[in-house]
Amino acid sequence: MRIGIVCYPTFGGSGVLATELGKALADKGHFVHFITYQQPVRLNVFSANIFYHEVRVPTYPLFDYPPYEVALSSTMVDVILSHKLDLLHVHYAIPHASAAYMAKQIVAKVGKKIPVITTLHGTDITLVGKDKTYAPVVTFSINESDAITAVSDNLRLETYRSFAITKEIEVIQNFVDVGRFSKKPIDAFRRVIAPHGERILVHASNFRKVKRVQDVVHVFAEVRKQMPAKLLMVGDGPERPVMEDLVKELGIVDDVRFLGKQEQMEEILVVSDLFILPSEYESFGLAALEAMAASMPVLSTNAGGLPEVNIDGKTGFMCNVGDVAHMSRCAIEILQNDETLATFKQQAYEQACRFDIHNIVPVYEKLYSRFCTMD
Ligand code: GMT
Repeated sequence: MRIGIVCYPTFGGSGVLATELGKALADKGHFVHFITYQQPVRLNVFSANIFYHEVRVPTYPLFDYPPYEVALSSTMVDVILSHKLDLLHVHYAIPHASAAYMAKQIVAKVGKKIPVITTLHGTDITLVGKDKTYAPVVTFSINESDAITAVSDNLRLETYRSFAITKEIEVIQNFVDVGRFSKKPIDAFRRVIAPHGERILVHASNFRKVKRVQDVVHVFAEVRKQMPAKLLMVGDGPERPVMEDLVKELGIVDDVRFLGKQEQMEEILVVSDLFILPSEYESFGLAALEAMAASMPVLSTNAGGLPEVNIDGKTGFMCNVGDVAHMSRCAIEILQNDETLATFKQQAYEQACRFDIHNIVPVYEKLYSRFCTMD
């Protein structure tokens, strides 16, 4: 099939998932056309079956806000027609679903039918999409999609709760390439971070308010009182400078490293011991799943779709949002001795295998095959 994938090219979960999906489809012989404003960060491979089309947004002095969505629709039209696409799969509703709707109408005028599949990821529904400035367009364009998928049962329900959706939303949970994340740890790397055998805790996110990054730091400070430990903070966003101050205030500056955005997450995860995701909401928690694939137990909240990924008391623990005292006790329980940690690690890995790329990508292919033939 000739598939167009539209996504955000950044480190965000929706872009990561969309890129990994496109790479996997290309490996299976499909032709995959990425349509984005930048090369997606995870699109770091050469494949004869992968094409990248950059959306250029020409500026003009009149524009305070360059019309990105118009440029995106026009690029979609061009790619659909010149590469004879069979379908468009857009990830994250805003503005991709409405831009796809517009492109679909335009190509229909020249007799080209293009099915549009919209995958809902999270904040496009729960935070941004709900805003009344966006909601009518989001509702309309979701309803106009030929198929709608959500990355968790929770997000499916949240979507029905927040928008007047008249169509079936199918759940296709996120996936991880377990083979890639379960590689052998590089001992020298671990020794650099934790020279005295300290436990290594990790948080990775876009450092937005919804991630409650301050809870990561407070939990770590409690763990640090009980055992030697290091904290790696991966990613970047508005809360990072605030966290740098908090770390200084708590006197743990020598034990916390801010690593910024990292492309080779697997190298970090495989040498680490506990992943912390204390979010106010996660539709799924792809970052936690990637950690589990690297045999890391996860300490998370029980918000949103996280209970569909993390199993309380088995692959890690889940606590109420903001309950730092409970989170700290759970972290210490997991990390207190090597045997307990090893059991949690094994169970986290086994759970990740359920979401392996080889199990989920065929589900997308089956969905596509409802709209066009597989050749
Ligand atoms: O976490 C973010 O804010 C980024 C966002 C995105 O769309 O890039 O992530 C959402 O989609 C991911 C992939 O499906 C999910 O794993 C995340 O849980 C979800 N984030 C939220 O719901 C906050």
